Formats: sequence, structure tokens, C-alpha cells
Amino acid sequence: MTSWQDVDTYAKTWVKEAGAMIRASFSKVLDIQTKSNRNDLVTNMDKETEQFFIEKIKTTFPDHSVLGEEGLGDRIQEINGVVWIIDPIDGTTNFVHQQRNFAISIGIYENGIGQIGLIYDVVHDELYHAIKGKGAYLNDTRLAPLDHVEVKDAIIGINATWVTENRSIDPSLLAELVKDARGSRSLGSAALEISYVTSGRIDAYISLRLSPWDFAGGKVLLEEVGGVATTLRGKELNLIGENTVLVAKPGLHQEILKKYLNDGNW
Ligand code: 2AM
Ligand code: CA
Repeated sequence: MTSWQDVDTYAKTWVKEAGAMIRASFSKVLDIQTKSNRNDLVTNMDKETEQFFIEKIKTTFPDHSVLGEEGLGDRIQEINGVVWIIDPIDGTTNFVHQQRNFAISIGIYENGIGQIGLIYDVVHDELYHAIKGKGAYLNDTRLAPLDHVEVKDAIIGINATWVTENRSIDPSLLAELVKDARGSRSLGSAALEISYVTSGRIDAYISLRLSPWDFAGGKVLLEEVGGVATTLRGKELNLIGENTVLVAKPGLHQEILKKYLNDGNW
């Protein structure tokens, strides 16, 4: 039986290797395509990076499965056994437009329980990592448990989409939150924004539409420092399919849910 420590060591080596390949790609011409619409970009690097992980995982851990954003892994209906939930590039729009503010995100789950979380900010060389029960780290520094903060002193990570007319939520609900908070920020990579909550750079992060690979790694990291990740109705996140996501420091999570989201009854 392989230990999580061993799996983590392999995963970290591969993440660093993939990061170096992505950095090297900056000097080459990218092949950019659109997926569901013209704002939904995918590049050859998204696909090549996912394929890189799949080959490494299948060779080293033949009984592990892979759920990847680009769909090159396994067809997964349930998180049974060990599943690597991978976003090879989270924040592809940033990758294409800014060559920064994107991340490799990996969550390794066993029968639905998160065991390892890795999020690599490729350009800043910041690796957020955690093994369940052993604390969360940013590179070599252990991250402190999250402290309490109220909305009025909080920085909220949120995309302006959710405070303007949209198909998912009445924008006036979250507009109130943004008005009451000390500030709002939008980085454009859910994985990085959840890492930022984990390290205390922001206090909460909200999205109305995320896929499992956007938050799987982040959820493991966040829970190691006492943070809370649920849907915007306060329910457990579903690892199969899309979710609304509210990630925050513990007391703040409750305050947002209760005061701005009517205890999840919106
Ligand atoms: P991506 O870059 O891997 O697609 C902000 O756009 C964040 O939301 C990013 O983390 C992005 O991930 C994710 N995202 C964008 N469009 C999405 C969609 N339709 N469904 C789920 N996640 C999405
Ligand atoms: Ca992606």
C-alpha cells in the first residue's frame, strides 16, 4: 500500500516539472482554441499538461483514476478509489492574456475524501500543498490557522459577473456584500483565489459556477487551516458536476451565508 506521503512526493515533482514546461512555452507560439463560447479558451498547453500528468500517474499508480478538465483522463461517474482531480491550467484566460495568475490544480481524493491538495502558481513559483491532517504549506512555510474577521474588515474575492445581471443569482444580494466589505478582488483563477483564502491574502471567495477541478485541490488546503468551503446554499460541494462555491474564514462564512444569502434560501 502506497503512503500518501509517497504519492505527495511524486505529485510535487510532476507539478514542478509541468510548471517548468509551461514557463518554457511562453517563448513559443500558442495554439488557442475556444470551447463552449469565445470566452472559454483552451490551448495546446492545457491539453499537453493534462496528458503529461495522466502518463505519469498511469505509469506509477496504475490503479488510480484521473478526472481532468480537458477530458483526457477517465470517464468518472463517482469518486471511487483514488481519483486525481486535475486542472492543468486554472485561469486559462490569464495564461493567454497575461502570462501570469494561473495555476496547476490537483486534488487527490479517496472514496470522496480529499487526501492531498496541490496548487502551483507557476509564474511566482509558489506551491501550496497539504496532506490531510498534516497542515497546509506555501512552499516551505506552514500556514497558520485562519483567524476571525467580519465582513466590514474583509477582502472578498468575487468576479463582477455575479454583481451584474446574470443567469445564476440576483446580483443585488452579492452587491450588498461587496458594498459592506473592506474591498473586493478578482484574480481570475478559482484555484489561486482559494489558495489566497488559505494563506490569508483574501478572506473569502465566491463563484456561482465552478467545476470540481477548480476547487478540489483548494478544498483540501483550505480545510487544513480551518477554512470552510460549501455551496452558496451552505451544502457540501459535489465532486461530480458544477457547483456554486463559497469559501471563507470560519466565522465569515457563517456571516455571509446568514446575512447576505438568507441562510442559503435565495
Ligand atoms: P479555467 O480557467 O480552468 O476555465 C474564473 O474564470 C475561474 O472560473 C477560473 O478558475 C476558471 O477556470 C473558472 N471557470 C470559467 N468558466 C467556467 C465554467 N463555465 N464552469 C466552471 N468553471 C469555470
Ligand atoms: Ca483549466
